[in-house]
Amino acid sequence: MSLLEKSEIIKKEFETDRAKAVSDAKPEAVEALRVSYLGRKGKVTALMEDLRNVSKEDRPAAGKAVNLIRQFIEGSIDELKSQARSWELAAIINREPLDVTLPVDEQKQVGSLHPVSIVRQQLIKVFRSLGFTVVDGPEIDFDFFNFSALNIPDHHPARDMQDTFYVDAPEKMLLRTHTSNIQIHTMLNERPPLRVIAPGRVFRCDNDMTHTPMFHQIEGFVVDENITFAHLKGTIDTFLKAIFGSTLKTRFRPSFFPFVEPGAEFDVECGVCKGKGCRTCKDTGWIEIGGCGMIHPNVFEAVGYDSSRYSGFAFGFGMDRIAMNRFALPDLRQLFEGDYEFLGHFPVHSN
Ligand code: FA5
Repeated sequence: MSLLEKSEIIKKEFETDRAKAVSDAKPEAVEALRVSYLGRKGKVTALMEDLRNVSKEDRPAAGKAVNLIRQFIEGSIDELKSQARSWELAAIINREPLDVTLPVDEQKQVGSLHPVSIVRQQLIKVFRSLGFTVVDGPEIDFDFFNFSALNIPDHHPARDMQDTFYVDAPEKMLLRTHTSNIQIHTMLNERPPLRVIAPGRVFRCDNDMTHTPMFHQIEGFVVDENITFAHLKGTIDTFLKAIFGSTLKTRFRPSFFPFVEPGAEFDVECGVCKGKGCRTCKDTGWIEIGGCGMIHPNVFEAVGYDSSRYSGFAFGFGMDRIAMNRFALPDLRQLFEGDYEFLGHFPVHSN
């Protein structure tokens, strides 16, 4: 029998065997079919070996025919393999019928609060207990609220302290660089006495171990008659103790912000190295938490308050820095990488 005749017979046999495998509808039947035709001792493999015995003249035509058969069988088996997956699924569904009335599985993964949310909730609780109300404000704002009304006119060098993302808009708009814009919105809408906090997102073109381009601040301010720096210091001390406990060291340093006079910054002992000095605190032993001071008369003027009658203090600090220190995180950026494994471990009541 010639090789061409043999090929034809094998093709017919394959078609019969394939129909059988389809009616079996089992992945094992497909595998058995593959082995009996394409396996080491399979019919197609034997056919290929027979090619060696064909004369030189007849070999090209015979080779072509055998190859066509092989391709046909390989293609059919590939098709059957993908069908086999749906047979398998159908078998599972038949074996284990779905009962939609059964109770759901016990939930294995439960959500948890983000470390910054934990800190935010705790801060709001502390400040509410001191009589502060919570307000909100725009993250995209006019230059006026973020800078000019805060005694930072155009071309003032202090603008360079906060690398700003500007927004393409007909009027000068930007992503707020700090929550201090809320001071202006609130003072324009309300009259003293004021005792307000405003937590929210802010944005700066910044990125290293203690700086991220989006971060969270909480602004606070008090405006009334006879408000002094002692009120400011007492408030900051109270909240730092409430958040960090009374054993962690904290300090005040004189500093400059155009919207306060005098101004200060406050630091806490680095939570990673406990004040010894490390990469996170740049070997200083301290992490800067925020700025504060007595509201500048020019700010009162911008919102139409009488600065000879009213005085006030304001502060603004980084909630992410607090979270970083509270949970001893070496790198602030970890908070925003969206790693559930990492974010799921922070205890809500750790203080
Ligand atoms: C301000 O933003 C002032 N508005 C604070 C203020 C309010 C002063 C009211 C006086 C009166 P400063 O740029 O220093 O100040 O930022 C305040 C805090 O935000 C910093 O101490 C730090 O804790 C945090 N912070 C600043 N930049 C970043 C950043 N890129 N990533 C994370 N936290 C930051």
